[in-house]
Order: sequence, then C-alpha cells, then structure tokens
Amino acid sequence: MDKSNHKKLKFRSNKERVSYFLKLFNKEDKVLVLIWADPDALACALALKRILQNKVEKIDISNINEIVRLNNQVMVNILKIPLIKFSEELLKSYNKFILVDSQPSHREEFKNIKFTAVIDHHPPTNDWEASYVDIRPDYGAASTILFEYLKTLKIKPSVYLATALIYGIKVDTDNFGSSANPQDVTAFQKLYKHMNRYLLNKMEGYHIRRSELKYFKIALDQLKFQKNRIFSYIGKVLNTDILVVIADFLNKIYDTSWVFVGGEYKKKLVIIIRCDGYRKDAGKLATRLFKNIGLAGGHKEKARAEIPFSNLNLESNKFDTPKFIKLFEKYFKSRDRRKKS
Ligand SMILES: [Mn+2]
Repeated sequence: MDKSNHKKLKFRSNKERVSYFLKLFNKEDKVLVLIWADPDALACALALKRILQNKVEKIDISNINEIVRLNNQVMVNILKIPLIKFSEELLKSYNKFILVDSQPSHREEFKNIKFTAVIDHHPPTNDWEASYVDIRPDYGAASTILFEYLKTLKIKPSVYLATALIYGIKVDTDNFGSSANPQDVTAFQKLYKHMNRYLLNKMEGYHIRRSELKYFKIALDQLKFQKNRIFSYIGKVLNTDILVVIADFLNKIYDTSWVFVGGEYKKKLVIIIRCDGYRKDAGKLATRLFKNIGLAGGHKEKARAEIPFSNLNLESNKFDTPKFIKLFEKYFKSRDRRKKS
C-alpha cells in the first residue's frame, strides 16, 4: 500500500539517523522550515533552527496559517519566535525546505514544494517524496522527535526551546491523555529541568481576550438546559476558538453530561460538543448527525462540526438556540425512548 519512500530509509540508531539528516545540509544552504503554526509545530521549528543554524547560511521559519488562537500568539510573542508569513514569492529566497509536524499531502501550499526533509507524527500519507523522511505516528508530539534529535546531538536546549517543546508535547498529547507514548513522557521529564514554569503558565493560561468576554454573556443568556444537556447558540463570532473555550467552561458544570455550543463563522454553523465520555461518544454523535451536510468528527469526549448554513434548509435567515437544539432532537429522541423501555 505504501508506495512512497518512507520505508526506504532505515537507520539502526538515532545517531545514524541524525547524522544522515545533517549531511543533507551544507554551509551555502538557505533553509526554510514550513509549518502550520500550532505549539507543537512552532517548538519543532525552533529546535530545527537550533540544530541547523551554525551549519547553514541561514534558516528561517514560515507559517502558512494565520495565527488566530490566543495561546499561540502568546507563545510566539513570549518566546520571540521569528516568523515569516508564507507566500509563493518567499520560496525563491531559499534552496532547501523542511516540513515539520505535517506532510506535503496535508496542504495545498505544500504540494509543489520539493522538501529536503519531512519530520512528522501524523499517520503516513503517500504521493509525495523527500530526501529524508522521519514519520513516527506512535509519537504523541513531533516535539518529542525533535527532543530526541537534540539529545542525540548532545545539544542542551535553551530555556525558551525547552519550554516550547514541553508546551508542544502537552498540547498535542492533551496533557498526557491517551495519545502520549513513553517517549513523550521521557522527553517531558528530560526537558522539565531546562524549562521555565512561569513562561509555560503564561502560554497555557491565557485563553480569552477582553474583547471576547461579551460572548460569555451571550452564551449564558442563551443557555438552555434539557435533562442533563446544555445548549447555547452564540451567533456570529470572530474566531471559533472562543466557542471551544465556552464549551470547555460549560463542561465544568456539575450534573451535566452533554454540552453543545454553536456559533456562526464564515457562513457556517460551527458546533462544539463536549461530554463526559461515559457510555457516550461525542464524535459518533457528530458524524451521525452532520457528516452528510458538513464536516464532522471527534472522539469520545470532544467533537466538532462545521455546516454551511445553506445546507440546513432554513426557512428564515434567523438561526437561534431553539433551532440549534432542534438539530440534536433526532439523536436524543431515539436514545431517550430506548432508556424508557
Ligand atoms: Mn503535532
């Protein structure tokens, strides 16, 4: 099945692997690290910069996405991560490209770039090639892979780099939830003594901009309880992260087992679902109800759906909490009936 060259590179040790990687670069190279900027990718890019900065003429980091999430903006600011916004034009200033925490098939922007190296932890995909490929789908974070590179090269990470890698690991493993593997835990342990806890607290702690507090007011005004379920439709939002923050907040309410928060973003209804996961499956609910009219997915405790309003067959343009609740009626009616019998 796997026709790409992932399997061609076989290394007996991390040492062999990393020295092969380093040999791909020389003094004249201008290297661009491309990322879809989230904490894991940002940390990896910083690590690559540290590893290669004295071995090449220059190495820069370019983000292809707009960084919207507040925590990520705080990370970039606090750690002073130098970023260049991606453009086709930018590529001309470099001769070698590295993709980290992603694969060329993941984004349209990556497809025409000839990557020297791809380092990632997502499930391997085909139809692309690179001189060097290191994909470890069993790792919770790509930061853990880069930690192993640093360790192999006996590079002591700076406080900023260690803190970034720790944050990357924590975010991608959902604080050492189910996706973490023993290597992630080891990386955390070893990096811990190099990091700064206050920097980490700042990056982890800030979720809400002052300007977003108004959405909490709307959410609470709109709140409807139905049995042990909470529903709230917030209306137009400037970014969908605030819906996630509100859903997580409502999910802390005692005696509640489901939370549904909805909002309008770019002519789509964005739905964030939370539940306790006990004999429930938010991901299944989302796919069952919405996969035919939009994007839907998630896992037991968390799910998300995005549905173009045009697919909802609304009679009027006005969408509100009662209409929002109606979307889930079908699913719960059959469940409630089953419970009674
Ligand atoms: Mn990642």
